[in-house]
Amino acid sequence: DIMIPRDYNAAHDLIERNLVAGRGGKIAYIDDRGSYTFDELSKRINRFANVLKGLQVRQEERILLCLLDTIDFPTAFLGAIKAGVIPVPTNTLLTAEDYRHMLRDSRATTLVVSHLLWPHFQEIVDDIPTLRHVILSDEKVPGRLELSSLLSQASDVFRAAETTSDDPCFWLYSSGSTGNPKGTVHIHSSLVNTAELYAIPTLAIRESDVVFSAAKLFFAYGLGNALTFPLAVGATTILMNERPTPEAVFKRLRQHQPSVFCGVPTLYASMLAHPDCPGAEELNLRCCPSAGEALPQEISRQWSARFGVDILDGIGSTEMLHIFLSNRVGDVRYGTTGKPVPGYKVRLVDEDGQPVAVGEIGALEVSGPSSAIQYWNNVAKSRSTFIGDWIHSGDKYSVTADGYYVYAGRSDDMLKVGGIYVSPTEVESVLMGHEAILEVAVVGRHDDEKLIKPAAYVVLKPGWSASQKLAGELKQFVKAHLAPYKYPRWFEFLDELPKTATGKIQRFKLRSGNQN
Ligand code: 3SK
Repeated sequence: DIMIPRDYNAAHDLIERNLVAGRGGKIAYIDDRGSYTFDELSKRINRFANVLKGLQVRQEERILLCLLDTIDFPTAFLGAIKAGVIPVPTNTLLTAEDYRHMLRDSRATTLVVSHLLWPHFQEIVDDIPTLRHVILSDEKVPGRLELSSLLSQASDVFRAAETTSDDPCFWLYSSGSTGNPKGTVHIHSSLVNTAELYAIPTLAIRESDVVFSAAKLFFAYGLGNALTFPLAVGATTILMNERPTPEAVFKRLRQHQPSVFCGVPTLYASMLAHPDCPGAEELNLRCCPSAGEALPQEISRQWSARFGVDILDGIGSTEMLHIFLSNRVGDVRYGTTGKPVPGYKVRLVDEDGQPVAVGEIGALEVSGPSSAIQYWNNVAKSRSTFIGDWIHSGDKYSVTADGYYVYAGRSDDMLKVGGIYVSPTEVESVLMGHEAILEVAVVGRHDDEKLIKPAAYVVLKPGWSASQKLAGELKQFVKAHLAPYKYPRWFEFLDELPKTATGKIQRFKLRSGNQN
């Protein structure tokens, strides 16, 4: 068991342990603008905590962060935690309507937003009754507070708020197949538990590592990779403000020579297929975790053959905060998600909650010390997900006789696309708003790399006919109304959708590509 004291502040711990270890002068972060030592990071965090205090933001109030990966993310996230204020990092790829929901649901009193993302917020901030302060990061906007000038005016000394290891610390929004995203409430002890249980034993992460996560800090996966884990051991982290295209990733790999690179299967596949993919001798990789979606065996094989390093596929969740089932160095079985991370318990159960036999598919439930405590403001979903010590993951798995877990899809209709959840129902309801569409069903389909992407099956209204042009228009229609990564990559036009006698769409028939 990991001993975390009762009086505990996660931000204080993650910084102080580095200063006590004499790492103050070591580089903690390198972003696209510069580098920052642990001492500088500590001061920035204290300054931000003082900014909040000066603005009279109180302990336990929520502060919404919509930030690209720069030094301002750890500054605001850990500065808020140090002040006992609850940061709520959000996906930077969403729409104004998504942010409106999160601001209202969290009753955030403060928003910190990257200048580039400000256009999404400009039209909604005046509609949020609880919002008292808007702080822009990166560039000034007339009439708005600006982060760097606030930091420069604030004191760099701050005594951590009196929090306990069980106190709410931060939230992450998690999406489901229906309804709005849910604020997942994490406590102070959770961050360091993920480092102690997963990163240190499974990745052997250490002070000498240089870590680069293509998965952004706003994802639970990226937050562990590029904040909790490196700070827990005093490693250096590379942050990239751009979209994680293969080109942008190659540039950082060549320039900064990370030893730990964290990706998702879609990215690993597109890196391998790219003509500019570096050779092993150009890089210094020792460890490459993957999560977010199931990793096809072929990608594992190609990566190991090219770099001499295995991809360590694992699965985590926003609710468990990080990976609880994983392959590990020296024990990798391609095509599986490995074994439970010691410190977590997993079980596979049937519809009656009874354990399934070896080789049979069951619903994956997990228990461990980094689990969230509830969904904010949503008793029904909290009760059906957090059952005593166990959490329903929503994933289906089987286990081999020698203990390796094999992914078997979702229990709900959710799709994991490039590591991010997409709700088919949400995409369908947008498409139903298009004048040509009578009925639609969205399901997952494998692309050429065996990775899941959304496909739409459409029945047109009388008077409309199927064409490539209409398919293109429908793609644009979805992109204009939802976060762009949610658009269906394929449109199939049918005379009718397969249905049961009671009129329920038989999605499984569409999934297998068989509409009869
Ligand atoms: O998608 C995953 O497997 C994952 C991994 C770590 C943390 C969070 C998530 C959702």
